[in-house]
Amino acid sequence: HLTHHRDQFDVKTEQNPLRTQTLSTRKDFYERDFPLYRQPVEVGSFSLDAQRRFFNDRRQMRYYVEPDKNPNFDLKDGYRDRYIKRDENVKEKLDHILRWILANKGTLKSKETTDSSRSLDFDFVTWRGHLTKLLTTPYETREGWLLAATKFNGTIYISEVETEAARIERENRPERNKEMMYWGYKFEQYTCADTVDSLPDPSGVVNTNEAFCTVVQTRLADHKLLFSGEVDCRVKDPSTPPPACYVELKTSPEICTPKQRSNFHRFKLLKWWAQSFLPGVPRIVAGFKDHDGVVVSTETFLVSKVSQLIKNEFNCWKPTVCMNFCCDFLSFVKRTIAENDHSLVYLFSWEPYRDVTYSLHRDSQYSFLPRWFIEGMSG
Ligand code: 0WD
Ligand code: CA
Repeated sequence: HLTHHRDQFDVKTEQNPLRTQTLSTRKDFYERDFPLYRQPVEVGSFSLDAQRRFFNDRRQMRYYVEPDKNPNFDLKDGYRDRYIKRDENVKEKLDHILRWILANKGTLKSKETTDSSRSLDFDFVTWRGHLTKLLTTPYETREGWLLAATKFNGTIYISEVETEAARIERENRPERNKEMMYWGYKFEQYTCADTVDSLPDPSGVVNTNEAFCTVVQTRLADHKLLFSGEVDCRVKDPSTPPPACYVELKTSPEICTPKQRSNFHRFKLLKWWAQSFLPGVPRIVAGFKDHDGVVVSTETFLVSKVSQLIKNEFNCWKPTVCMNFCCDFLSFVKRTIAENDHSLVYLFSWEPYRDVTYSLHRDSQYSFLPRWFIEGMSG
């Protein structure tokens, strides 16, 4: 049996043949039938306003206005004088999702739940972005990750921890990269309207505190999942229900050579597919920009058609590998976390070309479930 040390506990020193202490991320290991992934259902949504305040409603939802096939959107416009940037030093962890759960716990509690030790009928609660990182792990060669996991009332909460490498990169971001991060948000402003009968207003301020997030429920094999993801906008047609109405907006360098097209398929489309497939967002609208930050063409990608698009690439990524790895990682987390204890954090860590490992931390800096959530769920 595992014994708990006070802080960092190196699992490799523990000899227990009954437990696998690491998880392989080799692609070939996950090439089997596509696992069951139930159609994601939106169970709620929330908004974060210009001051990053939480609202249990859809006030930040925006409407997609189809751009010209060959527009001339200048993404540089407003960077100096009409840009309010979210403070990246503030680590929000799962807080917004937890606030949403508390605000909706009355309607969330399943009547069929027989397990009385569990107040939520979910195995996992996390951000969609964390699951995207898991989906792309078997193909990732550059950036590792750290995922903190805690079991509370029978549900495992997973929250990302910034790696040292990511922090160093963030703190030393070149000015050009900072500006290019703005370009993505500016593209949203050119293509999204605030109301169903208005038009986009590119003369306004870009404020990255604002967000509209969908909360979806689904199941991956035997894992019941509840996660939230930020959604850019929806189509105006009111007869299309969420999440099928949502549109993901992206920008990417314009494609001029076969090599660039191949790289776009092999690397960019993997990330785009994983992110939108998870919550059931059916379409991605890409704005292709030149070196000078001007969108020169747009193209719609149907998420359901992406795997056909990439089939001709040699040695390309496979959706089944992504989903099977994610599924096996969640199983690994389930069998690793035995105890229901919100002060205990299992820190799963991965670096490219390595296996996933973990360490144990009690009452450490990694604990992430706030007191207001623990008390609110117990009351
Ligand atoms: O505390 C943390 N470690 C994180 C918090 C990491 C990731 C996200 N978040 C929170 C924020 O509250 C944000 O509102 O997640 C929300 C977005 O979550 P998500 O949908 O699960 O994340 P992801 O799929 O990675 O990103 C979706 C969009 C991005 O759009 P593009 O097209 O670039 O993928 O959310 C934005 C960005 O516009 N975004 C973020 N916004 C706030 N904080 C963050 C972030 N850390 N990362 C991406
Ligand atoms: Ca986007």
